[in-house]
Amino acid sequence: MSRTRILSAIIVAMFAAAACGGTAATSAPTAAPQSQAPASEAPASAPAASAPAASESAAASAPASAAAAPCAASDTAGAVSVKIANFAFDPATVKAKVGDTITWTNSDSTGHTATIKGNEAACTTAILASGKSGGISFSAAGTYDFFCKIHPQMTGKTEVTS
Ligand SMILES: [Cu+2]
Repeated sequence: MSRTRILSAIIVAMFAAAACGGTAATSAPTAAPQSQAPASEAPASAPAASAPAASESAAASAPASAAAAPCAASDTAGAVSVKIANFAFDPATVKAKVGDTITWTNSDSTGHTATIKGNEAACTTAILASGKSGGISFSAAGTYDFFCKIHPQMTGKTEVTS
């Protein structure tokens, strides 16, 4: 009998908590004044489990997208070559296959890079001194704009097909 009363008390408490947005049970005294300000957030945060889940997936997607960069610096001798001369890429449009490394060779006396727009950190050559080469490999099909970090007006694109 007392068990039934405890159960019904719990049920009543749950209803009360649900009516207050779910967090009221633990924070009723302090939440009462605050609940007016974030009132619009209360429905969203009521299923408390969704908040950590969302932040976990956000955290997980950050490293995942870094790992999923479709390109990477590569020292492998490239299947495709691009010359850098007179502050321009030659050819400016480069065709390659997934898995290929494109190698840029600097014929200018000035240093240049070849850097993939949008993946500047993962997908760039070093600053290539005169006569030096650097490569980037591609692991996914797509069109990738590239440029020189030192002279951003130098641009080109790679068309990578599978
Ligand atoms: Cu340059």
